[in-house]
Amino acid sequence: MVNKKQNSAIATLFIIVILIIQLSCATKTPSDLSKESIIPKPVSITATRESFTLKAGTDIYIQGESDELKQIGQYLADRLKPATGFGFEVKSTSKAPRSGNIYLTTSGTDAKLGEEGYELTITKKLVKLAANGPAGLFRGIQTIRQLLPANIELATKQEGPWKISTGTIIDYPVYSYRGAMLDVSRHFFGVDDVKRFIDFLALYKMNVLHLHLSDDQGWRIEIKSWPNLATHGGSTQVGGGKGGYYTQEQYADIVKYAKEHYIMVVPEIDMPGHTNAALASYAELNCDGKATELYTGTRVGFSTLCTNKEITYKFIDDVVRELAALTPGPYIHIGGDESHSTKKEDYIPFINRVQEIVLAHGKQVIGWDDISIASLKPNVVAQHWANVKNANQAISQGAKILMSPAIKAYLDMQYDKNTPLGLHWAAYIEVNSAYIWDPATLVPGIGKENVLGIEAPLWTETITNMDDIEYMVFPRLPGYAEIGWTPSSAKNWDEYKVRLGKQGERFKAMDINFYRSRFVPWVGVKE
Ligand code: TNX
Repeated sequence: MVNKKQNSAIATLFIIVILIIQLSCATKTPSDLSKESIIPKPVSITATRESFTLKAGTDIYIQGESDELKQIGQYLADRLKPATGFGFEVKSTSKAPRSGNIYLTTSGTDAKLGEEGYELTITKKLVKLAANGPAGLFRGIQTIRQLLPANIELATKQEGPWKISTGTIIDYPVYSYRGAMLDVSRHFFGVDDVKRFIDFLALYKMNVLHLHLSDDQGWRIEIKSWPNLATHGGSTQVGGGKGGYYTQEQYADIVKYAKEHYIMVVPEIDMPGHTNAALASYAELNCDGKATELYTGTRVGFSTLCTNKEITYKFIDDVVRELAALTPGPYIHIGGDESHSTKKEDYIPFINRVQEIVLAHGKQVIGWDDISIASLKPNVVAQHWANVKNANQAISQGAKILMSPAIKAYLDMQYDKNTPLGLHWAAYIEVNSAYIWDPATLVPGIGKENVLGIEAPLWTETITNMDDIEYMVFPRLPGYAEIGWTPSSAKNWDEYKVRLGKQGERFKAMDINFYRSRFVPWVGVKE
């Protein structure tokens, strides 16, 4: 028998339990899409404050039968499978799937999304990603990744739940060229390292990988008609290590991997300076007919191709022909920087002729802005790195500018004077400084209409392995990605640093060796 006293005790207990439940519901923040820390920041976010949950039965439906969309669906499945442990089958469909699934579609989209934009609509029932084409779907998938908990990036099965906040994101980039450069010449990095670098670019919706394939210290791409370039010219690196080079097959594999991530590879053969590796490989490229010694130091400006020998142009024609055949993208980068050992009266006709060669092989020229003292052909892109006069001269010739100002965008610049790697000839570039600038207003004479996009170069005189690369690239890279993607009016360091701080967990999950800047409020990152 329950007496009166016990009865009222049970009632009180019951009330307390109800109160606790209510309290815990009230304090639990509802999921809010507009508070998610997506980088680059999307153009517009509308939150509906519910959530969709990935479950064991969630599949990825793609509209139609296209192999390319299937591949994108598979890419998403491959990102989600390891940590969730779920199956994620990729299935074709002609209409929106039933509740609980992810749907990738190319219909019902707005032209303003362009080639890379997307519209992501998340309800309790469905994740729907729409874009005008595959590139937009691929970019949108990166947003889905970032909306999931950071441990989605881990390679082993984790505890869920795998919730995504509901609402709508409409998003598209400001600039069509958003890239990074990796100097594989000063130190050589193998195919797997380059692929990991591509993964980083993809996560932040960047779309260009510029590979600096030749310099004084190493020639890194097999050229079948001039084999010594790679076998001899590629046989060392800064500090005298063994160097290396990509066979054409390996290079094609990099290009394919990049393409699967909707990233274009821009190959650079730097000339007429920065050519010691070639000059050491073939005596006939030197004015005195003598091959130079291989070079493993870090000086610049001492080498030059012999600009008034015909064989030099035969060499360039062969190299560009083989490289163009390996390059699905429109550009070949001809370098042209710091040719301090080439007389100006030799440099100008040389650059003019090399432009002709690139065009004859069906490609467009990019060169460091030093090339603007020559007569630039239509559609040439000048990559601005230090000399404002050169950049303006390029603009006055009708060229577009790729913005890589060394004082802001050089990934090899040290964060501060204590950074163990890198250089500081242009500046110390802390994470905030790397973020706080606008490519359309930084340089007098260069306006939005002149700018093709942004690129952050990583020169590797002091960078010897993947850990070093990661330390210099992170956490600056997401900021460059945002500068290229997000309208400058929507950028604000104090707001950005909070989003960046939340990416720290993601960097950890991806095992990225990143610089713990004290200017960033890191979350979930124990030292
Ligand atoms: C200048 S930037 C160079 C490179 C160096 C870099 C080091 C440019 C076009 N040339 O050769 O590696 O500085 O920061």
